[in-house]
Amino acid sequence: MANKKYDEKAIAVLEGLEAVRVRPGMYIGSTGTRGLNHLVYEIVDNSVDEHLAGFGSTIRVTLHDEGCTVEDEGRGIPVGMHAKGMSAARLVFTTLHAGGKFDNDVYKVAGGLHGVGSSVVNALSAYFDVEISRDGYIWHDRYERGIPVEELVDGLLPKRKKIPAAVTGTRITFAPDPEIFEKTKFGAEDIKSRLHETCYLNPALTIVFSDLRKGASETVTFHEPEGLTGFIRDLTKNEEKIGDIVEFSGSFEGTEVNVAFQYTTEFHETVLGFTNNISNPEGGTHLTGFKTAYTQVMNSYARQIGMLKEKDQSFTGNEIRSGMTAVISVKVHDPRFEGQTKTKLDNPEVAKAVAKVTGDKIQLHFDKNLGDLKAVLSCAEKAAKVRKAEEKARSSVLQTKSKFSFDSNGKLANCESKDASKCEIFIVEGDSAGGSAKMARDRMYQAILPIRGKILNVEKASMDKILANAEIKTMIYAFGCGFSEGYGNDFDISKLRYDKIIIMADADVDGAHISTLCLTLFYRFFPELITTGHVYLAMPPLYKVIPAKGSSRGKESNLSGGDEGEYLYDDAALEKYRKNHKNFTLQRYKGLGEMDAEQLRETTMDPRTRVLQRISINDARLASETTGLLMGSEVGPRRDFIFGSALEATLDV
Ligand code: 0RA
Repeated sequence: MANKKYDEKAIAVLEGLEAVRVRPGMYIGSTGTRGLNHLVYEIVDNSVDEHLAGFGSTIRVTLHDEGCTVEDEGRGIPVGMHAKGMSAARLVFTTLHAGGKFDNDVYKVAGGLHGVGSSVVNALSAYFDVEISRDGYIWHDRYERGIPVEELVDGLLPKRKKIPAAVTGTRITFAPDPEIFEKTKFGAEDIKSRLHETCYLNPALTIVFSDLRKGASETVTFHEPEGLTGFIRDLTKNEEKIGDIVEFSGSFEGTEVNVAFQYTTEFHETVLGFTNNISNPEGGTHLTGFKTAYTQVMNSYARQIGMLKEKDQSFTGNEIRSGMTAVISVKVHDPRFEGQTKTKLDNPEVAKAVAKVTGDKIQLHFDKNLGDLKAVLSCAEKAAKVRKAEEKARSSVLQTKSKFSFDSNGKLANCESKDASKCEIFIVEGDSAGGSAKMARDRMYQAILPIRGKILNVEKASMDKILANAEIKTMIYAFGCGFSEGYGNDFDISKLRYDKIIIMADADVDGAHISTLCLTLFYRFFPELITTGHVYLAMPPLYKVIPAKGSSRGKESNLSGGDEGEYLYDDAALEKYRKNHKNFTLQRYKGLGEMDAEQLRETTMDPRTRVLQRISINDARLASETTGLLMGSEVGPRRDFIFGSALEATLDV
């Protein structure tokens, strides 16, 4: 049945998927844990789209030792003959961007790395197994590294089993290819948090997540019938609230808008944007539309109730949002994205739609809830007062910026290169480790900034204190992109002088403390550094093992320290090593300060051998939420959030 046309097509398909294997980063961002988790989201998002189209309300996501299974109860991917002469399903899994052809015509995703399609996951999987229940049968298909291994029957998928015609759904099991990914262990915490978020955005959906891998055993069910209101409640759970959660939705010229917000006693704002269920860490027109309309409505209320007199200046948007946590979710037919990571929503009509819905609905709400209105406006009033009081402190610091204020304090050992895309800055705990780091670095591309003891807790300190702190000033100076905070925004990420900002601290309680404070600082003043993926934790190893001469050696790890030995990053790794090796010398590293320059370079700084963990905005938010805890005596549990997940980290460089 092989005809020439079919063969040509098959070759084109293989070439398409081969391109994905040659440059996986272009399709999924990285081949570290992030990219790996992304495979799961890619498959789940298709099932969520089917739910949005009105079919299926439960999705099951299961991690097992081989890979991941995603099951839905939708209509089943079409299995019939496609015009191109083969089963429609096979076309979906083997053609890049085949999505469009089979669009449910709901809101099609695609922002940043999302929406690249199941064919990309297929191409990057050691195997990819499909069972489609529809039309009275279970249909089967299977691929290895993107290449079909199941024989078609007259161009259609083979039937595995007869089932009642009413039973429909899709089940996909895939195993990420170890030839592509540095590590194939999914990060359960990130996946859970993403799935939970998906449920907040889709209140009728239930996602059952199970981790059945060796050593793990958990099943969690996510279902959030309250939608964005529940999301906001979760985001503000550790904060003192002002007024009630406000939620509204509406649509305008084809764009659906759903917004919820809540005020708390914190003075910073958190406004999260989503387009077609996908997060937009760089924001975009939906946020602009919301902010513009909201500022306008609230200022006109402030004048109506006499809080602002005729001669008074209007509140700024930042003042009005001081203390606000908000989620703006839009459904857009043809979303476009721009920005560094292609996640900034760019459609101008969305700004218009969000502004229109916000303007109308906010007015309806506050007309009926004067108590809430007054509470919110008094937040703005307070923020304006604080701003005026602090403006002096701030301007005196800012005016002298060029002279000495944001100077290096003599501590920064900068790198020689000015090519930001190649430069890195290590923020190092302690002067002694700082000294070794200066000796160990590649002075062309690696800058060292040692910081002493505990840096200021910016969550609690006032602005003038913050701006007077030597460590913080040096960081602002070194990064080169200014900073953002509640009352003004001098931040410009395009001026950032380093591609990687690497926090280098010991894997102990003090190290966790310092990392947490640094992350809090970044979260508050440089959130974009995190959302755009520039912030990392260095992962110093705990042990080095050197096999005795002539003894048998286990499989060489790609992190091994040259010919003489191997670095191990946790006790579990040591246990495993003990099982496979009888004769070896064990060297234990107590801390960064105890390593000599050579060891530090090899284990923690050299891009060829080190391990970095990229920090997600979730990590940073968590750090910010828990700095309070850290300040007290309860330091122990806090290690877990950084170092617990750090153990799952990969070489993400
Ligand atoms: C297009 C059309 C139809 C179903 C789907 C796509 C579909 C795709 C995915 C991806 C994961 N799960 C899915 N479930 C369904 C149905 C067309 C029809 O039945 O008429």
